Amino acid sequence: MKQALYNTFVDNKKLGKKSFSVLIDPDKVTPQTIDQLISLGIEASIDYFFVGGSLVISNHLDECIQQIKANCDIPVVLFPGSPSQVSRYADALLYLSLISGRNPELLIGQHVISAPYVKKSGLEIMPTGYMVIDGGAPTTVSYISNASPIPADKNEIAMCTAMAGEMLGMKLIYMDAGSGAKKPITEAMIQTVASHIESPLIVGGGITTPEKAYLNCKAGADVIVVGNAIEKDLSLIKEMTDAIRSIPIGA
Ligand code: 1GP
Repeated sequence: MKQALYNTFVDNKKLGKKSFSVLIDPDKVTPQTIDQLISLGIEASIDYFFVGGSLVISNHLDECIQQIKANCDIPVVLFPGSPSQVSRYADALLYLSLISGRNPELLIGQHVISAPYVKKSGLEIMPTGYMVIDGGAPTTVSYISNASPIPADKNEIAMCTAMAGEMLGMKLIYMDAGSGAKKPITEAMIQTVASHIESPLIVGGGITTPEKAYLNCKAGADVIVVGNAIEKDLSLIKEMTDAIRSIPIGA
């Protein structure tokens, strides 16, 4: 199986180099907005575009990714809300298992149904333990997943969940308070999880300021994902990247 892009996650983690990813929800962008995101992404030298959403209503996922790929070298990683959100034009797929929930469909059921299709896509597959953390109010992901999020103050539950996911063979852990979360994940929880796993740790959901992105990285996040706040203010792409890059490599 391909793992070129995954190796960049691992190499960056070994170096202590923190990364920034802009999340694009195909429902919320036009070709013009994508152009802007590409220009600003190149200028800030972001690390990844994640593409996907819990609920993708439009069917222009392929076009959205093709436009990015035709205009820049920033890797595109699929962050799918369902098996229908697979595009062979991306570089890799976060193959998410919702390990914080107890909904068998999202732990393994949908994977079984879509396995031949996903394999045929030729995408680099990145097995990811996906953990939804309570972000203070129901989010699309918490509603659609029909699974309880991990309570925001239960750091040990998050830690044990991540450890179990890693020992089950998941190569990445993604802690998500959900898109537009009122309360992003606490540094205390990130620190507890990060200090008990070796896999690269992705953190997102409700991060709205460069300071928060910086503090999340200091607490142990390896990759920060921001969607909503950037949709409202594109200048945050550069500000967030600069804040994350201000952490010396290896610190
Ligand atoms: C959601 O982690 C992502 O799944 C990003 O969340 O849109 O709140 O930045 P935001």
